[in-house]
Amino acid sequence: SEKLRVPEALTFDDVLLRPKESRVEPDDADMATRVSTNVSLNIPVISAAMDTVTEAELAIEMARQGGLGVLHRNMSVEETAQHVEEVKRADELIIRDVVTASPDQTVREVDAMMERKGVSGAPVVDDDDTVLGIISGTDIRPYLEVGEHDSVQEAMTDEVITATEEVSPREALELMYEHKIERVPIVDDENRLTGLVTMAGVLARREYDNAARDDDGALVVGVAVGPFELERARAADAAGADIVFIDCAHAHNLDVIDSAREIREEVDADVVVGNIGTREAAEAVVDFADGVKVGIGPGSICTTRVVSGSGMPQITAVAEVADVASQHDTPVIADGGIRYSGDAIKAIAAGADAVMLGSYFAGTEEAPGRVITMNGKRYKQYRGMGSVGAMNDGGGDRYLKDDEEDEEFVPEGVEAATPYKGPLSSELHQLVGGMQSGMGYVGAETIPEFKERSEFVRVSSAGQTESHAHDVVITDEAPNYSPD
Ligand code: RVP
Repeated sequence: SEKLRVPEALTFDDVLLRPKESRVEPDDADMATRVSTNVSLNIPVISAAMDTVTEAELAIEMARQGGLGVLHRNMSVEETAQHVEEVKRADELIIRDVVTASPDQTVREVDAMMERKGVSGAPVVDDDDTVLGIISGTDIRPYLEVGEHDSVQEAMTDEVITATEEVSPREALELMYEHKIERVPIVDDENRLTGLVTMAGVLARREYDNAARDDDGALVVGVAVGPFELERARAADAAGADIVFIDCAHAHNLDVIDSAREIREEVDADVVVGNIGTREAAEAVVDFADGVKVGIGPGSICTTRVVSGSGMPQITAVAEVADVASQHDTPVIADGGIRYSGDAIKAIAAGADAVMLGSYFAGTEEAPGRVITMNGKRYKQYRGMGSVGAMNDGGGDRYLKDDEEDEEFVPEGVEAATPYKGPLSSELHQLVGGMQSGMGYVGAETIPEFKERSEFVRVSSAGQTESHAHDVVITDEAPNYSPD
């Protein structure tokens, strides 16, 4: 029958990268990539929009390490805005809620206030925020001995070195060096205080020299919104989100596409549309999407393929979508099913510009939820957003049919536990290091070059057995490999 003349679709374990002539040392492989029209990252890695994976804390660490976190949407619209703001404020060069002193406070009062607020100096301002001076612990110390009731006016330094909003980290450091000071108030053109740059702040930012930042130097962040959640999209956008992700299990749905177009019109942020898994779906969205996300059923906690009988093995899905997206210069994100760094780099070879992972990060310190102990081993919870638990806790409409709200759920995900893994930074180090190793084997120095140069070979099940550790008993755990 014609019906049974079916095309083959492949996934991660079906293929390997063909090793090629190379002069590329893995460490030299440049992992920078573009994930949407206006957003580039320094590593091609994104954390999943799931309530056991990405909230502000993990998103902050992802961006500091050069990647991107996408906030889940099992929270109120107000909370979404708060999480975005938290990420945006995290590594701010210019501090906005500045602790200030007033000139007629006593030295003792200011000392107590600085102690309470945990700062070691404060700009002195009058009632309309005009900067009059600056006072620090060093200014205060002698007064505490002999004149603690003297006014701040007397004790402060009144020749204040200030800068304007445009100051760069370098310029701020040069001012501090030249004038032997540790903080520079930021003022408008009427000398009114708008912020503060501190030495500690500049140095902390330096620690994350690979961080993914927006044009103002704030960390980048993405937000998942339901396909019809215009309100959440607007709030995320107003709070400064860089990308709004249309978060849908089947974005090749014409109502979803209409709504996504509308959201695209409404927000300044980029809009990434997903998930899709076929050429036809890509064709339906590339004209307006700033990026597309691929994955119908590959996720570790996802039962969509079993429950619905529908899906696309991930390597084929990514390759089909990338064929279309690359014609339009639209970035592609491969979402789900990645267990090892090797899977991640195979997804890039298939045509993705970045990968999104859930299970890989769910066990980290920065992921939401607490550590649980079972049989002496430590775990964290990890669950599908289409699982009964996640749907009960939130909108859950991603996997919900319109009239299903009062009925029993038909879940497409499971609730699970995943081993506790410690800090995200070491997980990312293993993931990205393994991907760079793949680039070394293929001989490509950049992601675009790698996408061009890489080729797959097909692996038999015997080949697959050979790929894994075999015929041995593993005695010590490797940081990047576990056989199950
Ligand atoms: P994984 O990294 O394999 O754990 O997959 C994570 C991805 O699985 C998510 O980014 C999302 O696309 C998908 N997901 C999330 N919930 C569910 C579900 O309940 N079916 N699937």
